[in-house]
Amino acid sequence: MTYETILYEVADGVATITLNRPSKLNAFNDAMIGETLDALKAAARDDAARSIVLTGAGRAFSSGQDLAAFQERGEGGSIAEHLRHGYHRVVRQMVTLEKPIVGAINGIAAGAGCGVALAADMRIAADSASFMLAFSRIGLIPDSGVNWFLPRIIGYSRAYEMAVTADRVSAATALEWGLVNRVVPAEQLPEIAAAVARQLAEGPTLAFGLTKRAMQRGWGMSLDEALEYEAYLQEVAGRSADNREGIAAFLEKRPPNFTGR
Ligand code: LHQ
Repeated sequence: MTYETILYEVADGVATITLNRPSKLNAFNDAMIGETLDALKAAARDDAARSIVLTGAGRAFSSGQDLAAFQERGEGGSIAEHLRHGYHRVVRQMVTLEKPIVGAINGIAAGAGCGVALAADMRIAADSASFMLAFSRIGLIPDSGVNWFLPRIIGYSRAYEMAVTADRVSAATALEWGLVNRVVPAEQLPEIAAAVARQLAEGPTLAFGLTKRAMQRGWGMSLDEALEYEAYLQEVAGRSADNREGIAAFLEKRPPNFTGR
């Protein structure tokens, strides 16, 4: 598929989406928001894509909203409408897409760029990457799901401090706080993220998708509701070809050949 502001390719079971406005540190203009959403939907539909890598071209993951593009809209533009029509759809698509999304955080993730990074299921960061809630620098509150994701991932006080200081949080600190799963040398990030995503793509991806659903929906449930929902989803997983294959492979002492069905 050809896009203007992102790159999209599917290979070895992995769809890779690369935010591609490096001269603007991959700031999101309307086109990039729309194309990212479109690519996520394409990856959701495509059986050949069993996991997804989301990354940025150049030295940044994303610097968030393109402030020049937003300024051009003039005083009358509603931020709420912009969020609803753009970032909310991207973030919802990421969370409801039942395939694992690996954020390969190659550089700074600021503002809404941080929100998009947080909506990935796992984050692998380059040692040169950083996270910054740039919003308060321009008198805004965090958006794009940051207020929902970040306290859940790193705890309220650290999240609140990140919001009000807008300080850059280094990859090393992000690892210590559980904001990223791994930190790797910058030059090895594409290769390592691709290898992780390929390994996921060879796994029981139906179960991986249902796990994502159980955990994401579980945030808002009581224990009793979560147990019941888990049982329901396990019933679905238990009827899958991958479940039969996994048990057969174990008993036959051979590696499983999962198909995601
Ligand atoms: C940019 C941007 C950018 C445009 C770098 N826009 N050009 C939602 C709805 C509606 C309204 C508002 O917001 C939101 C949500 C949000 O995302 S709010 C937060 C928006 N983001 C920011 O406030 C971050 C702005 N960027 C920065 O603070 C810096 O660029 C960071 C700290 C990310 C990186 O700093 P440097 O490494 O020193 O790079 P730089 O500032 O020199 O940027 C390189 C170029 O990229 C430069 O362009 P130029 O033509 O001068 O080379 C910047 O203007 C451009 N750029 N971020 N968000």
